[in-house]
Parts: sequence; C-alpha cells; structure tokens
Amino acid sequence: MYQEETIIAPATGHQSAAIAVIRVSGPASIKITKKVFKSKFKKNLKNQKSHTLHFGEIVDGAEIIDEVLVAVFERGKSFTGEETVEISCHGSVYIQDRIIDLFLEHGARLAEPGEFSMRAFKNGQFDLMQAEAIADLIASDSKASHDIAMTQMRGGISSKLDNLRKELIRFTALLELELDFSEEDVEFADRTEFIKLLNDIQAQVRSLIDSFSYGNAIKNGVPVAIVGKPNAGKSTLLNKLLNEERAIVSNIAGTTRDTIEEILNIGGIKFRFIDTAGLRDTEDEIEKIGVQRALEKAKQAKVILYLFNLEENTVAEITTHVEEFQREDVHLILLHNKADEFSEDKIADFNKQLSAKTGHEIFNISAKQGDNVEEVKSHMLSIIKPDGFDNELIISNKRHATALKKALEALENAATGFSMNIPSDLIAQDLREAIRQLGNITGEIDVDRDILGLIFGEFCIGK
Ligand SMILES: Nc1nc2c(ncn2[C@@H]2O[C@H](COP(=O)(O)OP(=O)(O)OP(=O)(O)O)[C@@H](O)[C@H]2O)c(=O)[nH]1
Ligand SMILES: [Mg+2]
Repeated sequence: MYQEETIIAPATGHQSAAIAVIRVSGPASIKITKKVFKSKFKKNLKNQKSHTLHFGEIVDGAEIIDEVLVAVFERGKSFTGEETVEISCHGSVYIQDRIIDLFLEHGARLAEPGEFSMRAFKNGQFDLMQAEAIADLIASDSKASHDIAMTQMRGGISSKLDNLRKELIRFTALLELELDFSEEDVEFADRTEFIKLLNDIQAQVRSLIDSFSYGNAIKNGVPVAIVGKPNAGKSTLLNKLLNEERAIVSNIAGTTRDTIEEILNIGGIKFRFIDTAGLRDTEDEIEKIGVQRALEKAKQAKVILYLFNLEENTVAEITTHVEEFQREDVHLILLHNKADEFSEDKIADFNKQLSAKTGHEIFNISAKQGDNVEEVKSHMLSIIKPDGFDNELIISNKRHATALKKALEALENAATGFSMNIPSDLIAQDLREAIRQLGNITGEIDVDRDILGLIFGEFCIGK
C-alpha cells in the first residue's frame, strides 16, 4: 500500500536561495527524521506537540550537513493529513540533495509530482477542485488570477456545485422510487417543482460555462494577432502599445518576416500581442513562411486587430480578408490606421462603404501618433471582461468547463424528456449522468485513477 510509504521532496523548488523547505509526509516521517536530526535542546521529536519548531543539526554520522529548523505536524493536522515534517535548511542545492539522500537511505521515497496534494485529496483534506485551485494559486501572476484561484480554493464554487448535485440526487431518487411502484402509478416527485429545479440548475450551470472564456483569459492570457497588408502599420502599433521600440518599423513593405510576441497587462488581464508579417503573395521563400505564420497566429487568436487604410487598401480587398478571418470564437476588430494622413470626410466615406459590406465597427487610429489607441485597448478589455460577472463564480479550468458542458447536455435531455413524457427510467438516466459529471468536478464520486494521475501529474514535485 503506497499510502504507507513516507515520501520526501523539496517544497521550495530545486534552486539556490537563502532558505529551502523540504517536506516529508507519511507514517515514518518523525521516525526517520529522528535518525538524522540532532536537537540543540535534546528534545525527542516523537513527544513534541503538532505545529512546533525545533532547532538542530542534520547529521550524516559524524558529519554535520546543515543547521536546520524542523517543524512537526501530527497526523490529521497537516496539509496531507498524514504525519508530516518540514525541514527548513539553507537553500543550497547541494545541502538539499544531501538531506534528501539521507532520508532516502533511511527508508523514505522521493515523491512523485503532485503526490502531496494527491494524498491530501485522498485523505479528504479538500476536494479535487480545491486541489486544482492550489496549483492555480501558485501559478497566479495577476490580481485577477489570484482572486479566482483563492475563491476556488476556499471552496466557493465547490459548495455551489455540491448543493446543485444534492438537489438533483434527491429528485432522481424520488423518480427512481416511482419505478419500484410502477404498477400503482404513484408520483413521489412533484413534476412542477422538478421542472422548476431543472430550469434553475441549467441556468446556473450555463452561467458557470459562460464564465469559462473569461476565466481562461485571466489564467492563460488572451492572444491578439495584429494583421494586415505590408506597411499597414502593424509593427508601429505593437511598439505604441508596448511604449517601446520593440519591432523594426520601416516604409519598406515586408519589413516584419517572423512573428513577434509581447505581453501587455491591460486592466489586470494579460494580452499577448503578436505582430506578424504583412499579408501578400510573394515569391520570397522566407517572407512566404512569415505570411503562413501570420495566418496561423490569426487562427489561434482570440482577438484579431486588422489594420488598413483608404490609400493602400480597397473595400473589396478588406472585405475578402474579413471573411477569411471571421470565426465564431474570435473578436475581429477593424482599425483604419494612419488616420493622421487623411481628411475625416474621406475616412468616414470609406468606413461607411466598408461597414455596409462587413457589418463591422471600425476604429480610426494613428498607430504612429497613438491617437485612439487607448480606446482600442479599453474596447478589447470590455469584450474579454463582460460586465455583471459574479467574481465569486468563475471557472478557469478546462476540465471543469468540459464536465459542466456534459452535465448541461444531460440536463437538457432530461428537460426535453419531461416535456415529451418520456418514461421516467430514461429521464433518470440523464439525471444520473448530470450528477456524475458534477461530481467529477469536485471528485465527489470515485474519479478514475487515470484521471487523478493526469490532474496531479501536472503539479510539480513537492506540491
Ligand atoms: N502617418 C502615419 N504613418 C504610419 C502610421 N503607422 C505606420 N506608419 C508608417 O508606415 C510605415 C510602415 O509601418 P510598419 O509599422 O513597419 O508597418 P507593418 O505593417 O509592420 O509592415 P510590414 O512589417 O512590412 O508588414 C512606416 O513608415 C511607418 O512609420 C500612422 O499611424 N500614421
Ligand atoms: Mg512590421
């Protein structure tokens, strides 16, 4: 039984720093520590209270490896729920390796990635969603991503999902009970109440699903491709956004060949701006690859900034480009650049024709002078971060979003089943599926061992 094994790993990452913490968890944690730790005050670690710190030396025979602080945690009172020891040593990689080797010699085993968290989950310290939130919390790099991870870790969404699940279970059980009495034609489950509950749950699940695109944007950043013909001013715009001469700008068409990516934080969200090679047919082999990359980036982007102007483009040409770039899951923003060069009337006239063709809103900007660039930034933020989101209820994990979608599908099937008077046992099947999917998210039900391996395998060693 692997739960009986005592595991060890550096908790602070394998790098030099002033201090490092090595974590040991399992039934022999204190027993092994006693063999290599000499307390300055001759304390017996076995008799110490939980959550106490002890000063002393880690020794290998007569050799002193380091002076350390050892923290002890009783079983049931630690992160993993198991007996745990945390050793704060000096943060040399050599010292950490020596200490870990000593523990291995005395019967501990090196922890797998995420194994501490996996044990905590298995010991009921928190649910699966909370475990994943810890990983997100460690990776959080902005206020927004920190907020989401913190709410999730504290169990806000878990308890909401749990409540929805329990209500569904209650009704499904009633429905299934009716099946046992099918001869007698009784109804334990009040149909009106049930349909109301189904609608209510569907609405809540839907709003969680809707929050994913925002949650995901916060966690992973929003890719924004800057595209257009050569000389449209793409690199000029990137530089203006970053406030730095990042990309080469010139009046030679085809200046940018490769893609250039830079991150900019706008309103707490990371936008990944990608300057690309100008779109045109070319015989130049390298430029060809550049154009290919530009198209790829546009395909993967969540936002596309398309630059043009009335002198270098025709309405027909832009319309063709717009049709090429338009997808359901992308926000295409048209930017009439070099507005400083043309009269307002001419621009308005051109834009009117273009809007009529494409139905798109157009921003007039001067990438060179920065006119209206702030407005474009605010616009991007507003489409990524819709108003009215309850900050407490944002999903940012793809696994959760997928399970919620499956749950919703099953709920919709159940609702249709009801309206069509389909036999209760079939409806109960759909409801069971929804219950299973919701339970999958928090790990309430027996989650597949392989899935657990996948989830915790993404954690680093020591987590
Ligand atoms: N007047 C004016 N000139 C601009 C503006 N934006 C860009 N330019 C000029 O247009 C030329 C091309 O600018 P770039 O930013 O290199 O254009 P690009 O789209 O990156 O071009 P490629 O890399 O060749 O695809 C340069 O001479 C810029 O100074 C603008 O808003 N107003
Ligand atoms: Mg360029």
